[in-house]
Amino acid sequence: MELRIGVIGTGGIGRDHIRRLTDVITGAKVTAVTDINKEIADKAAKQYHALSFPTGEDLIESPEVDAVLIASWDPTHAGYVLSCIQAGKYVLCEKPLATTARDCLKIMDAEMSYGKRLVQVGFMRRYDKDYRAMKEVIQSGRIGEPLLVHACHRNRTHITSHSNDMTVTNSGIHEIDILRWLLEEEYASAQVLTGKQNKNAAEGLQDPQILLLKTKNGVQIGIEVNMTSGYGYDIQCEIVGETGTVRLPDPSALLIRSEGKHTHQIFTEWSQRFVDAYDNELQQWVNDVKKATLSGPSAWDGYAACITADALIRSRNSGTSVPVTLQRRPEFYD
Ligand code: NAD
Ligand code: ISE
Repeated sequence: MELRIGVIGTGGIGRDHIRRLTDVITGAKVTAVTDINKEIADKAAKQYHALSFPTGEDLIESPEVDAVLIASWDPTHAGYVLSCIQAGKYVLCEKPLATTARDCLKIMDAEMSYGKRLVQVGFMRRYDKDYRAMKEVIQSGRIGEPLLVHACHRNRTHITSHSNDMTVTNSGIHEIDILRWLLEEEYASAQVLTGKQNKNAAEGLQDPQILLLKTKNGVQIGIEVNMTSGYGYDIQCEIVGETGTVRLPDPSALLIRSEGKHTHQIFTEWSQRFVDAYDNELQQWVNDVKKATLSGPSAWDGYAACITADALIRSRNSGTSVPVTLQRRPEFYD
């Protein structure tokens, strides 16, 4: 039986996930869509022979929908996730789970009251083969204990509504999650450094921002989040251990020698960079939902990322390092 999925938000990634669920993933079909922009929802519904619903709540409650994928704007996520839990439906929520840790706690409380995991967060880098290989190297002990991390997250340009907080909650949140997953430990403190602003960024946008994190075991992490690199979409990550280092490779690209130059192409948009990871993420989620046991990033992971993001934002406002204080992890999420 195919899993019938309803997609909330038919913008950039929503449409790409609908295509993926239809053409790439096995065992699923998109039966329903919705968007506050009715025109684009209706267009996607027509293209994929799905129903178009007037609101996210109507879609969540529909008997035509077994599970929900949320791909609407960040501030709408928490409300829709809570409605999915209330309806007893599995939900894959694009990152971030919410825009504050307080809303993540509400989600965890609702899920624990329901009594079973229903929520997965779209931290898809965990499904990328190179990040997975990096984790194997760290766990093998080949580079000794990790000491330092150098990471960068460069976007070529940003949307006009991008804000200082979104640099953390919308973009840097990927590094917050993937480094916590790679190192298998929580953060102890957080700080944001800002400096000279890129004149190509929107007026008032602090860009780039340097996110400094220190883990409970003392691993020091520096992440450049740059929304206006001007040249491309570039994700880098290097872990420095006691006896060696491991580094995320650049995506494979042809090396071209011509016209007196040796060149290779760099991606320009995020949508080009983690295609296999999105495919793996969605296939695994569909398989897991059909077996009624989720294995992907949980509401706890969404919370841990958001509380770190909250601390980073407080640090940027206060100019000092601030502690990251997580609640005790409920056994439910072990
Ligand atoms: P987008 O603006 O292209 O699309 C979002 C869509 O949601 C828009 O069509 C908008 O009309 C719709 N929408 C907004 N509020 C809504 C509501 N209350 N109900 C229904 N629809 C609503 O943005 P996008 O780039 O596709 O991002 C969508 C989400 O996916 C964001 O949360 C973003 O953080 C996340 N995202 C994740 C990744 C990733 O790498 N995992 C990449 C891009 C975006
Ligand atoms: C976008 O929402 C994403 O999630 C992309 O993966 C990220 O790189 C980009 O900065 C975000 O705006």
